[in-house]
Amino acid sequence: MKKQKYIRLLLCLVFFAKTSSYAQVMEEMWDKGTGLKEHPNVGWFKDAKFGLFIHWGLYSKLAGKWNGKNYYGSGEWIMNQAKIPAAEYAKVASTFNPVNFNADEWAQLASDAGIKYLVITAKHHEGFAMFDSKASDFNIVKATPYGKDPMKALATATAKKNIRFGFYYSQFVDWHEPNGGRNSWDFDESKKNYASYYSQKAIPQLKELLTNYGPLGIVWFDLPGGLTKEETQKLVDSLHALQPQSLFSSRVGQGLGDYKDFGDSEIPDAPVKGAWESIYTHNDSWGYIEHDLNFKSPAAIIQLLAKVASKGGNLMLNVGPDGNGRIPYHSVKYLRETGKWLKKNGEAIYGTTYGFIPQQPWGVTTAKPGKLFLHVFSRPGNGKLLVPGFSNAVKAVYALGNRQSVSWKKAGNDLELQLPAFAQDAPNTVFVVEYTGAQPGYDNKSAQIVSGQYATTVLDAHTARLSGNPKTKSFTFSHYFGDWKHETCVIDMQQKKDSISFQLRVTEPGDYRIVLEYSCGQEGFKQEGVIGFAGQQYLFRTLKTGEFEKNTPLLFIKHAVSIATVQQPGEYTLSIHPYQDGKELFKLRSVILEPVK
Ligand code: FHN
Repeated sequence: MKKQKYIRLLLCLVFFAKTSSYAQVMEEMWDKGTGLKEHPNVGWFKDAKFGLFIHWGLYSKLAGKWNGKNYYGSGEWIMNQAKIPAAEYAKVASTFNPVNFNADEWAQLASDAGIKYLVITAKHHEGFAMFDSKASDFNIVKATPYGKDPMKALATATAKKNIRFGFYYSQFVDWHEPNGGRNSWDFDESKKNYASYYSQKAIPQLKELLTNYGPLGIVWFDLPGGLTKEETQKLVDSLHALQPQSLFSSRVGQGLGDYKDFGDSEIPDAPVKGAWESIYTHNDSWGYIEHDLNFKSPAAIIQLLAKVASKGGNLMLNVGPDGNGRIPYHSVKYLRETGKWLKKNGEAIYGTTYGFIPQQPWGVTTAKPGKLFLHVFSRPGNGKLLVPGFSNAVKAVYALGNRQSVSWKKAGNDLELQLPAFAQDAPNTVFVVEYTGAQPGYDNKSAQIVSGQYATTVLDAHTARLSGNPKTKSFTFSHYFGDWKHETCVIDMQQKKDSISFQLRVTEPGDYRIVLEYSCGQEGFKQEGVIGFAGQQYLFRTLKTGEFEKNTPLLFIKHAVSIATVQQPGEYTLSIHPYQDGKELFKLRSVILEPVK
């Protein structure tokens, strides 16, 4: 079965190599499978929560430009995007001289940022080894004027700062090698001997990495291919024999990873148990691009970290140093800002598990035995913060920053905090609830709070109850190139009987604007739908946004369709269904409720 899957995959690869798009196969290559038995050394990884990913190679020198043309999206794919012949690309090495690289500075930055592990590209798809390799002369020591091994220095520098060190290694895709995966602009894919590539280059280099750089926290394999399950198992065993304590990412393939990596820039909708990681770029590219300055702000990083932790995972955030060895100014600055927040609030991130209270209009939660951490992104206008579904007895409530106690009251399973004043634009203010008793379970479909105290309540598609045909589906697409996005939508609402609903708890009566956030193609547009809420029905007609394609943005509109008046606080159901039988109404991403002021 697996073998058939790989043959299918390889055929797809040849096809997509020809059409210069790998978008379709990428999702299959993001192997998320792990072994049945948990790796005995996975504990540190689960607790670490914040990792630094570094993409650094010859592409960093090119900086998103080739022959006077600017490239956008994943900068490390420039060789593929511009279809640069391998021999010509190899010449870039003679100009690669990262004299500003300073391993101690990088390790210091990681430490200041609160990073617990660092993974750097030892060899990316371009095939160039950023380390001293006997297996291939196409490496930084032999082929560049720099002539030194930066990985040695980095292994030492990170160890000094107690940061676990790991290597990214592109085990199958190698555009430099005639027998490596996926360069079909130079080499005929059908004539390739992957086994020879593995035995001559990939396996010897992986062995070098696991032998010459001290203990590795992680070997971050990327994009499996060309090996059967048995062959992958053999590879894994031979490498684990060198360092049994080292963890292998799930992209080693065939379900043989030690922990799970989600797709690029992907967070699961609901908490996931076990060891896993979300990986994100800081700007729009993994590798350095001079003209890509679209960096996530410190507030965005801090909230992203909390969101990933609230689902139980680690965030590994990427930076792309330039060809001189400098980490971009904005990455340095914003990572240090993140570190300042973590210094005060790290207890609510490191060593936590997913929060048992699902996302609220005010933010998210993380947990430790006997403690629930409330990550408040939006302060309620009146300072009264409701934690619904909190059945345990409360011992104490306090602000994490200054340990000052916070007054609270409990009514049934409602815990209400009276928050102190704090800056409205603070990205994440953390409060701690200490409680007794066993940790409650997580209920993704619990009623969602709607209150005039927040600018909006967003009802995400994945929290909808479905009746009839509708399903939830995650759509993966990119904007520029390889800057993947993932959106979970409700799809397949075609007939009157196909309805979805959200359970709401309106704590304040009033007028609420209903905004539907959806994507709608040619087929679905101008169809009517009905919203039922608080005893009333509201009609709307769909607007066209665009079709779904993997290599273009999936466009969503925030379509304000009605105002609903809620007379009494209480539990309500908000439902949506097509007005009459027809085509798919839309791909619904969320329903947004905005109090009308
Ligand atoms: O193709 C690579 C890409 O360049 C980058 O290294 C990412 C990081 O997860 N992995 C692959 C795509 O998923």
